Amino acid sequence: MPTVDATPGPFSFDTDSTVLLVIDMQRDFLLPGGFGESLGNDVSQLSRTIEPLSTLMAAWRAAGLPIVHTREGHLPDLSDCPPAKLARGGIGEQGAFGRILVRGEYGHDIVDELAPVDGEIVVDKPGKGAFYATELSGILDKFGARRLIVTGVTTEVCVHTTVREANDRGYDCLVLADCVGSYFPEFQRVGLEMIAAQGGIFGWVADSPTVIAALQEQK
Ligand code: C5J
Repeated sequence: MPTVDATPGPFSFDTDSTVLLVIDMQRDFLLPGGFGESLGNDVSQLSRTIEPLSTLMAAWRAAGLPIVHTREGHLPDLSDCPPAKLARGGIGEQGAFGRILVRGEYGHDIVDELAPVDGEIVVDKPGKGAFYATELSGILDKFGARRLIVTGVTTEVCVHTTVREANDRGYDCLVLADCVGSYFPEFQRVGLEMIAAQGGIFGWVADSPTVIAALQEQK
């Protein structure tokens, strides 16, 4: 079984029961000119994840393993957007890449470098967590998943919420530090520390090259 040198200890994953989860690598969050940057954020803190994640996805696909992508966003009539989220502004308004975080808009979709390939599942989610109001649980059941390799943005928001939800549902989660990003370096650091603290209270943390090496070793 592939084993990764992780914090707080080794993380072993059976290739029959592990899914790579790629959270919200959407243009609205990552691209210069998008929603994230319009809020005053430094998008380079997120875009640095694209290259290592693209390399990991290529290795994962080459090993024939499943990838599930998520996108945060709402129906065009915003009927699935909680009033409190709507009241904070932005959602559904016109942005540089179409209506912000609205399904079907250019900005809502995944960046070109990480586009899903045929057969990969994309879960549209109205919340921060990928399990809330989505079909993700059933999809993971179909893959027989017990472990998740978690990547995407942002570390302290949608990645954290999803890892906490997954942990409560019994999944072991390995979060890859070089493939998750926060606009705020201190949130990135503390967010990762929180996951692996107290003996791995929510999961494990490692880097993508260790996962790729573990996959290659087992060939
Ligand atoms: C945020 C996300 N930060 N995908 N979304 O609003 O983390």
